[in-house]
Parts: sequence; structure tokens; C-alpha cells
Amino acid sequence: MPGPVVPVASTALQPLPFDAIRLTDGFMARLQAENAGTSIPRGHDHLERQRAWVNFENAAAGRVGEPYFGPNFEDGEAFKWLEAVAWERGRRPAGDLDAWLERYSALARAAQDDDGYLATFNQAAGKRGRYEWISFDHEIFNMATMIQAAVAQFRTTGRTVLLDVARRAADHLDATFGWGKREELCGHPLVEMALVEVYRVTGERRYLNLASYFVEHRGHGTMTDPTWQHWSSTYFSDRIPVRETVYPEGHAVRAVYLASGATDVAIETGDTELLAILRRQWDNMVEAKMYVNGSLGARWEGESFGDPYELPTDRGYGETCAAIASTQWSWRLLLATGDARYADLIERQFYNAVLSGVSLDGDKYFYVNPLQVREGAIPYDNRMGASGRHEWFGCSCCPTNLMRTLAVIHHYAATATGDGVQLHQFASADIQAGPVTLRVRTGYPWDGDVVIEIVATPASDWELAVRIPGWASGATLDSAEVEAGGYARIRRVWQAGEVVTLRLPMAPRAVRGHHRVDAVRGSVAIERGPLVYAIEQVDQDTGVTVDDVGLADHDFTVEQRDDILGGIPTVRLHGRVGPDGPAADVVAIPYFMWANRELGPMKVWLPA
Ligand code: FUB
Ligand code: ZN
Repeated sequence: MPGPVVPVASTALQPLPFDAIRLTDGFMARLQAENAGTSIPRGHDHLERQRAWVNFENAAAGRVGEPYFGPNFEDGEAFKWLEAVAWERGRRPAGDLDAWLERYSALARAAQDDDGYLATFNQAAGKRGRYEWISFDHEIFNMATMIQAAVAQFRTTGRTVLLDVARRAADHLDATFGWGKREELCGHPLVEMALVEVYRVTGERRYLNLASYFVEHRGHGTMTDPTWQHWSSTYFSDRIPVRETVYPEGHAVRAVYLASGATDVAIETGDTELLAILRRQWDNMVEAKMYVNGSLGARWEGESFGDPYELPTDRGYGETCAAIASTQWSWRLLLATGDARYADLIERQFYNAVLSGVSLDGDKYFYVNPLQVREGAIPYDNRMGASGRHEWFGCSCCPTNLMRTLAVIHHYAATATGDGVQLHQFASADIQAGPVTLRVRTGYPWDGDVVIEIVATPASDWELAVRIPGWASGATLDSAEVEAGGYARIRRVWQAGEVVTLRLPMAPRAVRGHHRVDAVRGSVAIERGPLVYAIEQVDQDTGVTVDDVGLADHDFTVEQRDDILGGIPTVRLHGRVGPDGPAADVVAIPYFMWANRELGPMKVWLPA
């Protein structure tokens, strides 16, 4: 399959080819099977029902003035879904996937204007002139999703139909925007990452330069919109230049996509100063603007980050897309630096803020991920936790984003260097890293044992680096205690058939929030392994309302329950009902699984 055209950037770690890691069985493999078997096909049906592709047919037929279907970023939803199909096609050859890729790539080609412009909201529906309302029409964002889908398809199939469309779009953007051209920006970052990706597969440096323009030109307050108070320069990540930004701010998805794209630019241009700035922003975000489960975005107003330590549990936003964007950012920082904290965050966000966005059967979604839903909550908006999971939304950014994420999640498991392999995420998988073949077997995230077998090895010595999560105090590797937070490294001449066993401690832990976070002061959250737990009404004894529950002590018991949620380890807590009320036995489940049964009150933080 096609590899990168440009020399691989000088990152600390190198990603493996897209087909080098195969999930074999277990938790992650089941997630991918669910995504492939349910989410992606149903996503196809929803997009058809929403007539997303009709917009393209109208544009292709030159039917200007047609009714438009969906929000002005509907093209983007369709292309995120198509990207999921492309990655999925890399895991298995299948007729339906090929048919979709061929059909919709051809449709995108047919809809594209001769000069490369492609945004059906403005083409077919003729809602506005090109770039007339550039801050909100998502034209460049939509083209960016197409470019990402095209690169995915090229990487997995070698086919260039959509890549040609992507190149034409990138050429159009390059001819239109940049210093000395139209010095403007799209209100929704994403094109930065997309341009770097298309640069990587084509070697066309103009695309990287344009990505750099989109990063550096931001932050000069050119984008505000008087029609809605929240569309401020802050909302658009345009208040302050990237190089001067201390905390990610404004609309969370926009801010984190921008940071991810800026990281790509820093990596490809060797800009160590920019990389250091972005690392500080990441530190600050994790310290002061992130929920315990990894969710981002404290405010409903403008779907945005709050001020530092403003992290309400009930009114929090935590859009699924923001957590997805953050895993993309951490992945880039991990590759650039080799720092295990980025892999730690990918794990926290994946299990607790991304997975919470999709139901266990793969066909219902949460857009917003609060850490508390109260008794009597009024679900006045279908994005709310209290409204339960939904099959689709008018704005379905999160479902389609989840599909493309789950289709590649295995890719985050391992990387390589010239003389070593690094294991970052734990899942049963066969991994091919150059001459090294590993077989990993684990019951993670339920079980903390990870068995790594060296199936094939070169004769010379090489280093196996295994991430020891920051939460894993007391972990052992081949029975020797290893330090939590970082990588345990074994360098030697290996023999095929050798086995290394990692044992991660799985006793439940009580964690406290930062003292500045008023909403959780005096409370603890329960974690077990990589999972954050929550208490949900349906599991509690009659008369025990979740809203009243606090902890009586920190004596936790793990109880395997095969009768609920497909069989999971629950955590039993000694609770109390109200500050002075009676004792109660309380059952906690992994947060990401909440609202898969009877909908009711739920909370993560417990007064203790
Ligand atoms: O603007 C496109 C998408 O819609 C954003 O990424 C989401 O936050 C939602 O606002
Ligand atoms: Zn979303």
C-alpha cells in the first residue's frame, strides 16, 4: 500500500503502517466489529435519509437554488462517514465498502467545480456566494473533511479518485488563500491537519505552507459575528495567536483541531519553538480545563471551554467530538516527543469521554457528556444527558466522528523507532513492526494482565518499551516492580517465543479534583484501571436516590456482574444517604456505559 511520499518527519516515534496492527479479539475488537457491523451501515442510512448526498447530486447536476438538506457542514458529516468507510476498508476487503467508496468519491468528483471548490451548501443551494460568510459557512472545513477521507482511502486502497478531488480542492485553496492573497480564515479549523496530510502523501510543499498560513494567520480578531453573541473571536479561536495562547479557549472542538493542526505543522517544519508552546497549552488544558473523564468544554454557550477550573459536573458540555479531537492532538504530541503522558491521555479520553458517546449496541449516541444528571432533570434539548442517547442528531458531527475514530483506534496501540517497538495501548492484537512481530493478549480494560509474546525477532538486540500508565502504581513487568508514568524498557537480544507479562493493579482508586474546582470539592471519583466509574439510579436499592449518595469510607469491592451490561466488574461502595442518613450499599459501573438501560440520575463525583 502507498506509504508517505515525503520523507517521514523527524519525530521521536514513527507510526506503523495502517495494516500493521490487527485486533484479534477482546474489548477493542468487539468495538470495531460493532462499528463496522452496526454504526457505519446505519450511518449510511441516516445520511441517505438526511439526503446528505442529494446535495452533491444537485451540485453535480448544476441545479442551483435547490433546497438544501442538513446544516451547512452536512458535506463534512458525509465525508467523515466516508473516511470511516475508507479506514474500515483497510481492515477488510468488502464489496459494500468498495461500492460506497466508489460511488461517493465519484459523486464528490462530479459535484466539484472546475477550479476545485466544493461546498454544496453554496453551490447547489446557492445560499450565499463563495466565502461570503466564511466564518460560519464551513466551506473550507467541508473540503478538509473530504481531503481527510481521500487520504484515508489512498492509504488503504491506493485509489486516487478522491485524492484527485482533494488535490484540486487543495490547489483551489492555495490559489485563493494565503499571505498576499485572500487573507481570511475558515471559522472552523480542520484544514490545517488535512493540508498536512495531503502534503504527506503528495509531497507538494505548497500544501504545508498553506497549513502554516492557516495556523499563523489565526488569532488576530478578524472573525467575529454580531448576529450571535457567542460567535466572538474567542469562539473561533481567533482572539490570540497560536504562539501566544496559554490555554485552549473558545469552541472546544475548533480549538483542539487547531492545536492538532498546529502540531502537525510544527512537526513537519521542525519548528521546535511552536511545538514547545503547544506542549504547554496541552499541559494547561489537562491541568485546568479537563474533566476527570477527559471531557473538554465546560460551557453550553458556544460549546466552549470555560475559564480555568470552571468545570461544573451537571451543566458541563463535554462534546464527544472535543474528546476525539484531543486524542488526535495527543497522538501527534506522542509521536513528536515519545512522552507517555500523551498516551495516558489518549487512554483516559478514549475509554471515558469518547466511548461514552456511543451506545453499547453501536446505534445511539451522546453528543454531550455530563458527569451528573439530576433527579427531575428536564430534557429540553436532545443533546442533553437527561434526554438519553439518540440515533442521530440534526447536527450529527459526533456520530460520524466516532465512526472514523473507532475504525482506526487500533492504530494508536503501538509505534516503532529504528531499534525498538513501543506499546502504548493495551488490546489483544497482532503487531508487525518491521522485522518484529508481537502477539498481545489481554482482557483489558477489565483485567490488568497483558501478555506480550515475541513471535518474530531479528537476531540483533532491540528495545521493547511498554507504557506504564500514570495511575498504575505497583505495576510489575515480568514480576519486577516498574514505575508508574512512563515506559518500562527492556533491551536485549530476543528469542522467538519469549513472553513478557505486564501486570497492572486493578484495585479501585478514589481520586480527588483540584481544590479550585468548586463543583467537586469534598468529593471523590472512583477509577479502576483506565476506567472512571459512575453510579446510576437503575443499579441502586429502592429508596436510594443517586443525588443523595455519598461515601461512608474508601473500602471498595469489585464484584463481577454477569447479569448486567454484557458482564462487567462493578465496584461496590459503602455509601450513605445524605450527610447524616442511613448507610447504603451502592453499585458503580463504568461511566461510559451509563444510559444503556433505564435512563435516570447518574453521577461520577461522590461526597466523601
Ligand atoms: O461546526 C461543526 C460541528 O458542529 C462542530 O465541530 C461541533 O462542535 C458542532 O458545533
Ligand atoms: Zn460533535
